[in-house]
Amino acid sequence: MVDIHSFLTEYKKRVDERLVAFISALDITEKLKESMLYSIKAGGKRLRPILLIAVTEACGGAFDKAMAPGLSLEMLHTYSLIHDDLPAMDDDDLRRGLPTNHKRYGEATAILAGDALLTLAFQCLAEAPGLNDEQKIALVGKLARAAGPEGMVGGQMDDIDAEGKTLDIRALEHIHLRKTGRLLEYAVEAGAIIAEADADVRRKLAAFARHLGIAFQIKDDLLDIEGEEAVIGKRVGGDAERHKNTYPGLLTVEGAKRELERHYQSALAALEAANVSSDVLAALTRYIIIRER
Ligand code: GRG
Repeated sequence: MVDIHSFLTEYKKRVDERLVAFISALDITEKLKESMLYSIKAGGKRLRPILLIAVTEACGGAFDKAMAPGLSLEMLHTYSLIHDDLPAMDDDDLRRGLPTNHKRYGEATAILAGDALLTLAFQCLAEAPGLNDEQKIALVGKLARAAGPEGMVGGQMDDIDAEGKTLDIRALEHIHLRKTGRLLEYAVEAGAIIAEADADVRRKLAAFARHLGIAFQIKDDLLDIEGEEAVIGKRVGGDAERHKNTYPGLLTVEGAKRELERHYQSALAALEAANVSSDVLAALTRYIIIRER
């Protein structure tokens, strides 16, 4: 049996150390570095880099080759959170248990810290040690697609536009597949590319990632209703206040929990079919649906 909490603690520690070292070593304006490090050090779960590394290892690839792509993904994710919290977007005061970046450093610096983390993510990926040029080009292109207008940014745009309107479940899923799902799908695909997994394994892992992404978002919506602010590190109840479309809002809490279970089971079935070393990935999937933050 995998002890997922020990696994997460150990891998998070390694990711945290390398992230802080990477940014601290940059020869850049102090204020910008401080504001980038503030959000990086605020302590997220590091689920995306850990998933990327775990998939690499499940497909027989090396931890060391996955580290830089994992760091790159966490930098990009942190940029999205900094920008999402800005007054022009969600206007949040609290993130990862601390005042949001713009509350601490002001809006201009927060925007630039986000921009810096977004661009640094691609620098880090393009210079990743141990990967060949073909792998790097594939990863850079796929990360851009996952994060850009066809992915997270497009999903965020539609999510903002949908506030106050009632969507059906298909439209909601279309938003979340891009806003939250694409980066998680990228994490899985990147791990498979780094480990040079064959096309059939990659296809089956893609199905796993899709269900995992939706499950992650449903759980996120449920935590916004049932979670504890002190544990989550951000305000709860914000979705309802902003009249956001959520899974519990459309399906009721019980309905959302059933949908969560359905995607969890489908994710496990796809993982089983991929025929990789799946114990850690199955445990990670379970963690994602039972997490309290
Ligand atoms: C600003 C372009 C742009 C996009 C923002 C990611 C995002 C899109 C918005 C964040 C709002 C939100 C609550 C999204 C739902 C899922 C999500 C990404 C939650 C945060 O990710 P976690 O739980 O956070 O992995 P930590 O802090 O642990 O890294």
